[in-house]
Amino acid sequence: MEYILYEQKGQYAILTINREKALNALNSQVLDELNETLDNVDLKEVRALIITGAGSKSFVAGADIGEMSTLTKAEGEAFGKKGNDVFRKIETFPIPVIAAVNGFALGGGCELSMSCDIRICSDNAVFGQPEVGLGITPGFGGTQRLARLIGAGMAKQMIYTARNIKAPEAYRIGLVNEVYAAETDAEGNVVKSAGEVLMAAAEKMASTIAKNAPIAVRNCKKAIGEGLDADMDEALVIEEKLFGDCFETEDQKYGMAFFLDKNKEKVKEPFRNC
Ligand code: DAK
Repeated sequence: MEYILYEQKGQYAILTINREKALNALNSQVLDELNETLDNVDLKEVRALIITGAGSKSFVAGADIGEMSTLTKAEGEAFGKKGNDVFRKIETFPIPVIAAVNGFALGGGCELSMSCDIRICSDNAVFGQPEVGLGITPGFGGTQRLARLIGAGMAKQMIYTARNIKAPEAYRIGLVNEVYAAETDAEGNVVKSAGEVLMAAAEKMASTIAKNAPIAVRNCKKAIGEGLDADMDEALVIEEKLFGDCFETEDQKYGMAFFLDKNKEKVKEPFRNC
């Protein structure tokens, strides 16, 4: 792999888009490698995935404008499909995916973050859909996911104006769940950069998720994802089915028995993912 780093840390893993010289812009090779890396995640072990960008300046500064500039209509559609397929794979990935946004998340970068379950960012993060300024529409799901996440009115404003927004505004409109600043000592010296604080928070969140019953967590992701695409009656049926499925797991039996056991000395064992 030239452009993707992948590190498994026990029950969670970190996937880094590593094309720092081009601010981690997504060319076809990055998309192919991203796709292959996702296919190789050990889902028996890994219970949460973090996606981030290499360096402190950029998460992903968009699709590769150089590569896109000469595309024909057919090639443009093929490129869009490649991106859409891999982003959809992330959106429907069996385990939760956290986007740790460490800088620019523009165009395809903003879209990549939106295909993840949860977005958190450093205080230097910048989000935007600048495509109309380049003569194109957002092509990796931006018109659809942004409207679903922050509402059609705010999404239309961001997309039509092509205006970038900074981390505090992204937080205010609900595009990110949390913003992290650098840690400083009493004299104001930086002890930990914003990127380091962000990654520590992302890893803490991933390991917290990993401690919960994995099949239940996966079923929650499925219920929320599939439910959002359905009307309420259908959505509740989806939830009922996934809720029912949990009762065939050992983790459910153990989790409830542990709660009901009045022995104060007992120590909770890890969920076994079965
Ligand atoms: N593509 C290719 N290279 C990029 C890039 C990008 N999106 N963004 C940055 N780079 C490269 C720069 O060309 C530069 O390369 P060198 O000149 O050093 O070789 C290097 O990264 C550093 O960038 P800058 O020198 O520009 O750094 P600055 O700090 O001055 O500026 C910036 C940072 C993020 C403000 C600026 O680089 C910038 O504006 N970048 C472009 C951001 C952008 O417009 N992103 C959206 C791209 S459009 C579709 C499929 C997909 C899409 C649409 C349709 N279909 C098929 C329908 C998606 C579209 C997009 O994502």
